[in-house]
Amino acid sequence: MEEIDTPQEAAVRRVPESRTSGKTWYPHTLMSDLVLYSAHDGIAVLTVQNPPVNALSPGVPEGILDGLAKAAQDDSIGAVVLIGGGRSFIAGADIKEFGKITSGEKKRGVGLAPLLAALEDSPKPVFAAIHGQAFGGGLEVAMACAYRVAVAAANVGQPEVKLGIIPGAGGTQRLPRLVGVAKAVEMCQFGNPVRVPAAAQLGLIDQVIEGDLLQGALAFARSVAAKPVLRVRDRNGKLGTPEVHAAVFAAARAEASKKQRSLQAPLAAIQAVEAAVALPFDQGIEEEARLFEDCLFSSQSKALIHVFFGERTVAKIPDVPKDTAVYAIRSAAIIGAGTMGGGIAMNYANAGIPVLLKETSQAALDKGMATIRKNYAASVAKGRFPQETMDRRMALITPTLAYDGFENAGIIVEAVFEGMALKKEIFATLDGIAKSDCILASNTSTLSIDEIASATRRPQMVVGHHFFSPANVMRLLEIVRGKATSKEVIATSMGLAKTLGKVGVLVGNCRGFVGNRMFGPYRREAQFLVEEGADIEAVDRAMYDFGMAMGPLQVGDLAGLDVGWRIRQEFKHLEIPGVRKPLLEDRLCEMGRYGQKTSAGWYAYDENRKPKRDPLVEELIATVRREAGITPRAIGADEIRDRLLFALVNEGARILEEGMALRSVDIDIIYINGYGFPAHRGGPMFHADATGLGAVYARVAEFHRQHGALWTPAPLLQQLACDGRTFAEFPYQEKANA
Ligand code: 3H9
Repeated sequence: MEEIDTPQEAAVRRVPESRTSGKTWYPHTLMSDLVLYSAHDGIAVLTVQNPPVNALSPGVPEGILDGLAKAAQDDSIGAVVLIGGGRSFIAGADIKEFGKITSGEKKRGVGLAPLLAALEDSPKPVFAAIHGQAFGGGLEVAMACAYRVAVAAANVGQPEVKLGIIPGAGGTQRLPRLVGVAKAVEMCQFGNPVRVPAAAQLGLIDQVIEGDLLQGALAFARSVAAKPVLRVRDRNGKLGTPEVHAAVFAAARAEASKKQRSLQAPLAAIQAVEAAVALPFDQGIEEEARLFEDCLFSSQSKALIHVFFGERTVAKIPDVPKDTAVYAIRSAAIIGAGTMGGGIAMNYANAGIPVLLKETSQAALDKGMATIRKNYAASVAKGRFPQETMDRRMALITPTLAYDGFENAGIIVEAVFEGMALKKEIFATLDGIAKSDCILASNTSTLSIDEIASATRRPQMVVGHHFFSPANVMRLLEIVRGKATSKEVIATSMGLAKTLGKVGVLVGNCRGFVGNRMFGPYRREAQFLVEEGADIEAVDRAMYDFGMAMGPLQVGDLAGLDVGWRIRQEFKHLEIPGVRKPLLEDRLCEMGRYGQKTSAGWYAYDENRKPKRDPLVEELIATVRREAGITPRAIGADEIRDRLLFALVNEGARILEEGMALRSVDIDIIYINGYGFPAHRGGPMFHADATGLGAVYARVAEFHRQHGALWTPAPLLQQLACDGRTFAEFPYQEKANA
């Protein structure tokens, strides 16, 4: 067999052992490059082979269609099993194709309809055999089959809304017919996966297979193939009427307005399921197609698809190849049990990694452990996980006042407050304790990793792991590369981020790294706007309306105004005389108003942390304006939004040009996962590209004329605007060599 290399033979070799159980050998025919055909004692098996996730790329639907036609013509065949090779059934439509449709490169409208019709009307019943994922178009294909069987570990779902679209191949019409209206609305509106045992209970899966999937599917097919099949499109028993389900749709819309603020796709998904209830099947399909296309051509969908690929792109580091050796991290130690240290410890415990948590006083340690316990208990109370999970996680965290045990840790994370002298002292101590292959990470949010590393004799093992508050919740992890950080440490950190459930983004070592460096100008402008006359609430409202999770002043109160105050003191020597600096937050801190933690900052907070205006702050603003000689003026939401967003973008352009971020999408992913930037806007750099860099540059230049040096346009922004290009196209060199 080794010498023969006809396509058919090659295809046989590509069928994984597990699909054939290694027991019986069946000859396979290649229907297309992407779908294999084999006959198994009267049952045709179509195996999709489109790694890594068997997306429905061009050629896959055609291959399945060919297979169905071949099975239909073969009298010895009584049924067809459709199965995925590799790690999943079918993870959905090929998302890369959507961009080709919206750009006009590819014809719109054909979709999967011919395939679905052929599956549904096949004279030989088709059985979808599911492992891994049946997502999006994958589940839609499965629902057009006569039966669905699956292994218990598989997931099914309609995640399209996460890409800003809705199911476009009958999902919103067939799903309610199988699982009922309320569940279908939930699945299409939120897009979360459903595990197979639950899906079986809902009626979406006909049989859960134990053991080998293909053998189980073949056995099931043999047991039912002769029975008459009721097509899913004809099963109306669970549909009810619009009146019966009016409350379900109303509740879903109310939930969307709260949890999916400003998003188009969830509302479209609800409307499409509503059409399933109100209209005959074919008209429902037409309504779904119309809504699908509206969403596909929306700016939200383009942004969300950019984010989908962006989250995967950030894992790719040009000079750290995929096969770079990594250190095994079996245990961790954390210095500092404050808000950050405690949250970081929870991440490790959640991932099953035992962790030592060190403090300098028993009181601080007790407080830190109590906070962790309280956070876990809140999750148990909300039903996120059972008490045993909490107990197991708590048991993985060992509080300590000493360095005992640190010598065994695979990674040590320093999470003490922002002070270079203290950090260097700690790293010098760690250098004497940690094993030679232990990663030494600092959770600093602004300080130089190189300077911290200089306190050790192993700067190659030192890296920044900048978590975001609350560290047990926020997905972002900035991984800061010092000039000596080894590739192995970077590769391990990127993998570790995944293990901890984070999105790791590699950034360069500059003050504030990427996220906080950009956040500085953003929050600076928020304060300037207030000094110049804007209302505090108007500033926050403008950004909330843009889609930010919170306005910039509220974020300051949440994070703690004292953090920035401390940092400004640390960097006082870098202040440039004569350059305008914000006045208000230092003054708030001097009044002891650190934000939510002191129940007072920009706002006053009640016991439920609800912000309200505070006359004391208004008085302070009036005083500061008077002292600075500012005559307040009316400032509209447009100016607030542009000043804040373009402050981000202008700094982002400098970061990009300096190479502190690898690509503009890395900045976008940082802002979406760490700073509450709305994913449906694609991130600040994507938003700037979508706005047009010419327009962005013109506005920045206008602010420069009005407000002086702080608004000097970044050279890269100016250049790209002149060239009519985008941030996404930069750097040209790398793209050209890719
Ligand atoms: C849809 O189906 C619309 C329908 O209604 C039909 C309308 C007509 N397409 O995530 P990973 C790539 S919309 C193209 O790292 P994991 C991914 O970019 C679709 N590419 O692996 C990555 O590439 P690279 C609905 C895709 O194991 C590689 O595969 N379906 C697609 O952590 C590995 O991915 C979805 O939204 C795709 N559909 O997770 C499912 N999926 O290696 C989206 C993945 O070059 N996919 N890639 O970076 C997922 O949720 C996860 O990828 C999955 C695997 C859970 C499947």
